[in-house]
Amino acid sequence: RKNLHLLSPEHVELVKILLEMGQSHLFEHWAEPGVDDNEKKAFFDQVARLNSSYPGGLASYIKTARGLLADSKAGKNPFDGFTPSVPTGEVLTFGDDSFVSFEDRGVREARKAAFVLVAGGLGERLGYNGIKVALPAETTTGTCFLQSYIEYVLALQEASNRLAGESQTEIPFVIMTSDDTHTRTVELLESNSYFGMKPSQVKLLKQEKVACLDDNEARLAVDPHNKYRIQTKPHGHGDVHALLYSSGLLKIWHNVGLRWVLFFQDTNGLLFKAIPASLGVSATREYHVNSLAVPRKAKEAIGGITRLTHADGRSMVINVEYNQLDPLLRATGFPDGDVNNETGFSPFPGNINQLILELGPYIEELSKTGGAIKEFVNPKYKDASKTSFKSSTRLECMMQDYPKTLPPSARVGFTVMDTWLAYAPVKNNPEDAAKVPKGNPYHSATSGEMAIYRANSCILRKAGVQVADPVEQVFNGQEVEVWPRITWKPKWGLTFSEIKSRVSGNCSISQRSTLVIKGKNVHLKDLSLDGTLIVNAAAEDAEVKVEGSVQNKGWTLEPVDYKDTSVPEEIRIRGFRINKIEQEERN
Ligand code: UGB
Repeated sequence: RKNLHLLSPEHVELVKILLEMGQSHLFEHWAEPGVDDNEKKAFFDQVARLNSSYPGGLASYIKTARGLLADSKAGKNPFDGFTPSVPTGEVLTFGDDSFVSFEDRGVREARKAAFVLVAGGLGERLGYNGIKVALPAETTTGTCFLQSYIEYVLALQEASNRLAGESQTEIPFVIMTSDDTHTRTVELLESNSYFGMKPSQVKLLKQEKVACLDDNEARLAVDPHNKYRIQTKPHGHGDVHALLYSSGLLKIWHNVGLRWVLFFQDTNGLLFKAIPASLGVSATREYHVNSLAVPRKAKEAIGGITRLTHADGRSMVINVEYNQLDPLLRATGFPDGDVNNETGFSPFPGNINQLILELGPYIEELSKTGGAIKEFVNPKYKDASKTSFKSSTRLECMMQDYPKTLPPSARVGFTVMDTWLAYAPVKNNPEDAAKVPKGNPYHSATSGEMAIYRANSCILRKAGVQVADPVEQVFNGQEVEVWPRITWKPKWGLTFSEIKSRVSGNCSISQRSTLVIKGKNVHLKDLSLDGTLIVNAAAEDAEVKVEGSVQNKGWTLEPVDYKDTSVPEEIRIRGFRINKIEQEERN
């Protein structure tokens, strides 16, 4: 009361909420009135921010937390009463007729889409000091993830507009950032002229952290470094839905006739190879929700996409984390749990967390929920009595849990693609990656880069080029397949049919080769490459024909140790550096 003079009417309301919700301890250690007034004001500003950035405000956050903490203490199974089954979806084979026609449909739809990159995570597991989107996806050209994503969106925009016979439509590109990533993301964009995109086309939405909880009563935790602050932690990528809703962007998009919103993660260098066909599937099958997926070995450590049907008739198609799927199956009449079927894979496809939502039904749903996503809590208890925590916890949410509130009539499906084509995230540091059991994916900077060369090599093979077999090499303790280092700009080859149309005759590429295609209208004909070839295009649309034999010493991969701090971090985390000995350039 003695501090009331510091408060605006809005702040008074907030204090009332805190006191009613059993949070008086937050004020216990405050200094006398007149002391630390600036800090006290900052406290109220923080509370106001925490209140306004959460759907339903702080009272709702505390109430939900109490419920979830009670369920967690009681050991309640979130899937109680649900029986799992395999949902319906589309399984694609790269390059066949149906794939090609889905890709064609997807490119046509792209001008009605908006792209949303969730990039608020710091990537603790990767341990990289910078933001992850600034990491090179591959070091042959040094293109970073953000540049690659933006160039793909621009290429899609151009191709989609061309098919529609116009040139004006701009595909909106949203990046969700957090306090951990925001400033550096802005700097990366600004210092690179937005990688060719118009600045007005890019929107950044910053997610706020949420209050930490000290006990089962959901008492908010005081920041250990400042008694006038509440301790906060990230709430998870599920925030993207509430942010998009409250930003007003969804309505704007709907009003200009957009139909799709695509969500994707920060470090998957392959993703856009899977986007055109998946978007084509969404449009053809009229999916309200389409999750991109890859074949998944039974018990493999990625979530499985599952239909859950409740005894009371409710039903949903949702990602079930791998550690929950096997016990759920065993408890519901499948004594063998999660096992491979005759295809050699689990019948439950593996979620790679790239979602395509149809905008109309999405807005309709968010108008009801405000974008709130079903949350969970994961407290680390001190002992089996589950009465106190080792450290404060908080509620979390995941973007793939969006379908949990949808009515059963919602059309929720999935699209399965080959892993080599669609999924190679960079999540693990070299040390942890080297410990991954043999045969399982490393998901490191090393494997992420090699996966790009492999996918490009396999695509060119399918297009008729003789690409040599890879060799096995070990970098940072990880055994990887090293294919020829082939890269191209998205505008050169967005879809399989486009790539095929740019290759003819008898082309061959040896294993030690590097091929960098920078131009758009580049045609490879009877090319025999053994070394390094860089194809530029002086003018944007200039046609370049690449023919004949190219032979030189080329570029080699030189091992480096990730512990060698004299080497830049983004290089040493992959365990090799490219030694550019000799190359030929064509224009
Ligand atoms: N992210 C945010 O934008 N904000 C946050 O608060 C947190 C993250 P991680 P995670 O691909 O195999 C996901 O940390 O969450 C962004 C799925 O949940 O890389 O452990 C962050 O910047 C899981 O089901 O992954 O696991 C990044 O772009 C599985 O699909 C993205 O969210 C797994 O990814 C993912 O964050 C996977």
